[in-house]
Amino acid sequence: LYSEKMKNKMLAVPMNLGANKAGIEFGPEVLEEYYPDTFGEMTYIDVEKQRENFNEPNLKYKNTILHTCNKLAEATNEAVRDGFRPITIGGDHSIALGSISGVSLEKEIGVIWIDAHGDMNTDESTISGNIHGMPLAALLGAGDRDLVNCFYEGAKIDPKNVIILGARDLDVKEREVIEELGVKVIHYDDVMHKGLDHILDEIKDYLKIDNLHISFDVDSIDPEHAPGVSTPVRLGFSPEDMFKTFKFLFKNYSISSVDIVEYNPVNDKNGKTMDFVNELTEFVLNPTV
Ligand code: Z70
Ligand code: MN
Ligand code: MN
Ligand code: MN
Repeated sequence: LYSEKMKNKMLAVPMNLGANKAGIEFGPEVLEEYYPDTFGEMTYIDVEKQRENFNEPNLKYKNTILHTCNKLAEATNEAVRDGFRPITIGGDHSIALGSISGVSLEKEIGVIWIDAHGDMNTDESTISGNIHGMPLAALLGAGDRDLVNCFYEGAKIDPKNVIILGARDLDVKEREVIEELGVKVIHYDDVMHKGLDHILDEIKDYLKIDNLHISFDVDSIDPEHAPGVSTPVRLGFSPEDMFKTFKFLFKNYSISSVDIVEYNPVNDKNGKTMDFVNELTEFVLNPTV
């Protein structure tokens, strides 16, 4: 069952508004240019600029982000209904609000959020006002009502089915939101102290759900190996550890859908982030466990 081969549906969302930083919007086209065999079949979700409300400095570009996430949700929802596994290539991490909302309407899913950050801010806790720091909270029903009600009303996932893996840069007030909602965080510190094998056992014991969505932020990787992100944070996973983690996830869960986000070609060095993202995507498209 778990290693079952599924048809993939590749979606690309060239958006940077959630990060409010230039460069991430070029991710999909750069990947497609250098690795047409992996990324040549992507369906692009256009980012149509909407009229923004500048009285909401804590929700920068909310209307355009929501419009884009709704379109993406329609696409992932249709893919799941047609028996495909949607793979969404970002773009900044706010797009996970769309990809996950589309899938969760069809099936109950858990989420593993692999990230240096928690993305658990609300419009009240945020310092930056950048929505890519908020999607996981919104999916759990916390924060701005319009974000929470993306695609359909209410929370999309249950905190007991969620793990944040590899966090090493959480905001102080964001920690309070995490605590209030009761989301399990496996900090990168824990990975260093306990070792990856122990951590993977811990994930297996904690996440008791069949269908799992992987939301992978490239900044979870050590910037020595993946400098091409919008906000590098020191330390982090090696590429080898991440391949091991993905193998483990595909072996132990039915992977409903995957996001690969925050690749920023402008900050890359010698294409090493691009090469890594390509290899990881190749694995996701044709997993061998
Ligand atoms: C910070 C915020 C973030 C990614 C940065 C950072 C959030 N907690 N997420 N880069 N991928 O602005 O809310
Ligand atoms: Mn439209
Ligand atoms: Mn993120
Ligand atoms: Mn991040």
